Amino acid sequence: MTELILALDVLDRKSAIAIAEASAPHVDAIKIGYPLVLAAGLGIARDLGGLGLPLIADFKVADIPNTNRLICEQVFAAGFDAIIAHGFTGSDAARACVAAAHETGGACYIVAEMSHPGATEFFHGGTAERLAELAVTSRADGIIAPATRPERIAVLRGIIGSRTIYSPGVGAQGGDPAVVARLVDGVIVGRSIYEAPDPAAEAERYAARIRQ
Ligand code: NUP
Repeated sequence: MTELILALDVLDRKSAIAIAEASAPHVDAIKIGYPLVLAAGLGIARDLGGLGLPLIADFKVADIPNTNRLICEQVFAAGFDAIIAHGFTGSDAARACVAAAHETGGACYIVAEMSHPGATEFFHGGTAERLAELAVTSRADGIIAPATRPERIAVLRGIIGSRTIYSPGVGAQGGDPAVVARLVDGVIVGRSIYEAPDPAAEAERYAARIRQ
């Protein structure tokens, strides 16, 4: 069954907790990135830990291997269950993230291709395919692939096989959740849920659309 992952990019700790608590019955994981952590602190992971949902740190880690390791160790010590890392820094750097994740029983996902229009400038022309291959050889748990380009997800699936694909870009970015859900393991949804008048009801609607 395809998972629904809530991208919690709100800037206020109280609203973040309220939206996460209300939506929790309908989502399978919560993704937290720089906006919320910079606004509310890394402790937000502990604040949301009681929900019993996996917490994914979307920090798109992209540094030298040693710094990647230091970043990932902080992330997992803070209570996160998974990390998203870039792969373009090379396999040694990616492997440092994978190792730090696996040492704590966590997971690491590599960005293969991003969802926004400008992503085609660098990710197309073979780069996304190479990043997907790097995810496999680095023993990452899966990749991030664009819900805005389902045909690209299909290509990347051919490279990574049964590894996990999490896909952002539905709703606010234009991707169709029902189409994408058939191709991936988890659909990441942010604004369409957290900006809705009733985020919990919207999360429930998304869950129904991707699980049908
Ligand atoms: O390629 C990517 N596209 C993308 O939107 C990789 C990502 N990690 N994201 C993230 O997914 C983005 O930073 C945001 O947190 C979420 C999508 O949010 P929304 O467009 O549904 O609001």
